[in-house]
Amino acid sequence: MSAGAPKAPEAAARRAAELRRLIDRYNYRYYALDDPEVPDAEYDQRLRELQALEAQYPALVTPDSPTQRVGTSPVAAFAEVRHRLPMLSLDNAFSDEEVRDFDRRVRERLGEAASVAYSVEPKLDGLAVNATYVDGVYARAATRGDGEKGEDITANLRTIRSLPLRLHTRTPPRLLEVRGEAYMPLAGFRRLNEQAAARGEKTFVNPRNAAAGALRQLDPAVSAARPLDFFVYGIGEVDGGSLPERQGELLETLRRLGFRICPQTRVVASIDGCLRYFREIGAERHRLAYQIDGVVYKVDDFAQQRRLGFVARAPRWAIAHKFPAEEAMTTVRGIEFQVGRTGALTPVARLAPIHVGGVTVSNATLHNIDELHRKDVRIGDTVVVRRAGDVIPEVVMVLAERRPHGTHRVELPKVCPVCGSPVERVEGQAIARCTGGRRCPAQRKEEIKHFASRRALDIQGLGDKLVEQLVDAGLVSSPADLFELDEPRLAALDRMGEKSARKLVAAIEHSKRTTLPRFLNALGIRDVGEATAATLATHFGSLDALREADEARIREVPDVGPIVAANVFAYFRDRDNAAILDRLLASGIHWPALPTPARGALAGKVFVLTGTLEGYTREDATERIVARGGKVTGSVSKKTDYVVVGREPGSKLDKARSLGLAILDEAEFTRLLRD
Ligand code: 5U1
Repeated sequence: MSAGAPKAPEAAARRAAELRRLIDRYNYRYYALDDPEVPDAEYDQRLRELQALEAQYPALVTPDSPTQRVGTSPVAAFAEVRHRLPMLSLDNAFSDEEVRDFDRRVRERLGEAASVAYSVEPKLDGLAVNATYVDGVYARAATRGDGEKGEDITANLRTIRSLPLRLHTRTPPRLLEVRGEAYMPLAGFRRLNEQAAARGEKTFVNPRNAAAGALRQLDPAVSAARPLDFFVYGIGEVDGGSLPERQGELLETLRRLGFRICPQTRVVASIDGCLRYFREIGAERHRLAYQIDGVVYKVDDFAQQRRLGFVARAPRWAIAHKFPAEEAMTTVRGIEFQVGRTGALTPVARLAPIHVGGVTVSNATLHNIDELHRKDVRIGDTVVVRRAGDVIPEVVMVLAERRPHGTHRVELPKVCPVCGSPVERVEGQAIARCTGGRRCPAQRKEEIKHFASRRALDIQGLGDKLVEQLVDAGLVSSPADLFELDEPRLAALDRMGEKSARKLVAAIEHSKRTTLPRFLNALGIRDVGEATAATLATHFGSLDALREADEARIREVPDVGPIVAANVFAYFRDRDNAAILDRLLASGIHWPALPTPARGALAGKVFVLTGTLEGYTREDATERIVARGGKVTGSVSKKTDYVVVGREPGSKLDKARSLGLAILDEAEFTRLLRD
């Protein structure tokens, strides 16, 4: 303790001790047991609080404080490995301002008035690993552990197919240590969890824990069955040979030596480039095949890195810029059942508002009654909520140890909470439904909202609130009523006025010109979404043909199974639906005749896409196939002509192989489109 350091008040000392205890426990659960007790954001917050306290009162720093070491001791069953060079951790930045501060510190230390070039990389959510090559041959691998010593996972890492067992060079260094992230791609993670759930086993909370579980298998054969991968991002000890003097060039060299390097890695000229990269990757993040929790900026020039050096366990020349946490903890204030367009009851948790994924969340879906019971969410519970990208926030799990006394299991209501009609649940199905049909105001509202929505008739200005107002005012009770609205009646509505009324009538008029797939999607037939609507439209070519088709004919459509076929058939046989359809057509809704698929080069060919294609988005690939007269369906069957396979393909590839179908890689697919 320095002579001038202020003595910590008792309350601060108590709080620091409590935080140390908590963080130690969280560390143990996260690192040693692979079973986190709290979301990462909660952990980060506690650690930051402790760091701030220790910065304010340096006397509070103890040698065993979690701020002085990262990670925890290895579990007993694996041999211990001492790293030749410590495995560093990274400081975090959570805002642009913190990133600019980092750059300012870098330039001040270097005496650089101008900008510094950075190598920028996604920060994968996996496990840091050191792999050693002796005379070019894979010799050993170890986890990071506490940074000084880790666990020997040589046999397990070897099971990762992308790891070279011999370097791709005739003149290897005597010793080369590479460092990177072992992780589980999302497709493999989902498949693993589906399989575990089907066997009634515990599922993994996230890909990071699944990867940790896989690497910590004592039997490498079990590891081998888990879909792991490994991206290399740097080096440790090197003896012999010469390597580039810049991070960006080093990665290129490592790629040439046989390692997998994250394809999103690049070099930018300044900190502005780093921040632009952060936004680009942030926008792309949910389309990547792996989970990332931020990006890493590293001073590109190794000479500059050496001049900057380290503080404690983190380099001064690198920083992790983290995305807003996607998981957070909050409490459940209530559980209600929402009634959807087809009457399905969805349990929704009403939450104490919480900031997560960059927005404030106060509702989270519990999907269906089986999910609610499986997670056993109760009013008063503390829960982990997840909001990833634009996906609806969901309750991930309950923190059982925090459940208060006197809570009750939530049961499915016997009657609809909106219209009082009986609730029906088909044996063996997760979905429970209100039986009120269009008599139920909730179903009426949802049907009309869907009809007017962007991917359906796209009626500009007819938002959810206005639909509710129209239904509540008794002006509209089916989609067909929309086309009978007039300006005076609309203008009389609350918060409407003549100008808005005129605009809405014009938008409704404009929506009459549509396409058959959009119109079929707008009808809201149960289990018929955009893709099936498009398939039905191309298959039948006209609404009349579809309306007249019997169930057997509908079943002939690729990707339409017996349940969907029965729903489509029943929809068109229903007298109320038929009356609404006739009124819609009489109002003047129309669409251009569909091009005859027989003209395209891929006429009648049925495609299935699986995995990530480098050169096409899903929509892009689909559009190109459809433009040539082909069809894209979601599942592999005997009716499939081609299965197009990208990186990290799903189980569709296995099924395609078992059926002996034509399988195209990306290059073959591109050739097929071109020729
Ligand atoms: N992409 C990437 N992740 N990551 C993690 N690079 C990277 N570098 C690291 C860590 C811990 O450490 C070096 C800066 C030493």
